[in-house]
Amino acid sequence: MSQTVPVHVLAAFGLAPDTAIQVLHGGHINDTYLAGEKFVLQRINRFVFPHPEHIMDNMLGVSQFLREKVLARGGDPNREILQVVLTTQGAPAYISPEGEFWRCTRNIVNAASYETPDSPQMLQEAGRAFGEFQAMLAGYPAATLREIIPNFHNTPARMEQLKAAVAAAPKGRLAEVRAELDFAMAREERAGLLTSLLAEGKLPLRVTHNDTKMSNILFDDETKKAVCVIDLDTVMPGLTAFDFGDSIRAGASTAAEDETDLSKVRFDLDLYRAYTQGFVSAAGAALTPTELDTLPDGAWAMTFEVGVRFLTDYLNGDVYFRTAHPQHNLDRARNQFCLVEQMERQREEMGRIVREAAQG
Ligand code: GN1
Ligand code: MG
Repeated sequence: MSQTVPVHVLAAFGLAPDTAIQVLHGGHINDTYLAGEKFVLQRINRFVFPHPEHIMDNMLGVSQFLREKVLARGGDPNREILQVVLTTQGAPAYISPEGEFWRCTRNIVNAASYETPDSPQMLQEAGRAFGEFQAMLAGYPAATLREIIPNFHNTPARMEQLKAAVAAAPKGRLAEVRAELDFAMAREERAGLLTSLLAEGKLPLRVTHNDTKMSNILFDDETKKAVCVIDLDTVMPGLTAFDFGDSIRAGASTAAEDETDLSKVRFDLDLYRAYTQGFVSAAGAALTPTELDTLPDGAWAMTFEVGVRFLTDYLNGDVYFRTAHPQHNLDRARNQFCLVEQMERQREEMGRIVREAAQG
């Protein structure tokens, strides 16, 4: 990733050529920079997002809709909602002469994102924020949303991508991942649970965030309250269980997603309980009994699925996720599968915790 933002990009958003630039780490996909104190610039990954203009359509629509909701409840939309900054020409993004796609959003000051929670209270806050996000979007005209990445959380489709990667993989990498591959293949049937329930009409399609990891929430520096949900790139129709589940995979683990010492990677039921209480208290009233029942399956599915995706990318030669070293995607896959195994053992308890939270 380049450490600078070209001056013509700054100029496109009306920023001076000497604006201080700071690289923001965290995401695996786009390059993100803080420009001065007020703006965040992002270079969108065009391999992952072949139609970034569709992301901007979604972002503008969703943020406008959310602004009104926040205003109606007496909140501060400038702090609680991610805001797109238009170019000096009034466009939602700037396409550079080299074909790079740049967008700008307002930076939310005195707030920060966290890879892992500082405390169970913080995770409960994250649950409340994502639960509220989904509840606020309940009335959004889903048909107007662009499908940014088709089959994004279609776990069976992700299994097919893994198989295709296996068929094309160099022998060396294939031999290295034998155990992980066996692990994934043994769970193929279970991977289809949620998509089958959706196809059978037993789960409703909602407007969801689809990338609800902890680090996609900004917390107020002082109060430690969740102030704003960020990264609206994958807001699309989806299942409640996806949003709940992706948060659990990232938030209820005691270690980072790429921790290689697996003895440190523990699925923590207290963290799980905290998130569940926050999420269910904010979104729960609108959820159907089947949605509530399958929340734990969402945690399993999102953890398993991203493990499959990391493994696939490893076999494909690391073309999708940003990696810092050659084993990085494999490390991530092993880490996620370690959590999957623990969730399988605790499925019953996970269900009990959801029922308790739903009873208030
Ligand atoms: C990617 O946008 P970012 O880097 O936070 C990925 C998610 C994965 C996540 C794993 C568009 O998220 O689906 O869960 O990495 N986003 C996309 O950390 O593929
Ligand atoms: Mg994302």
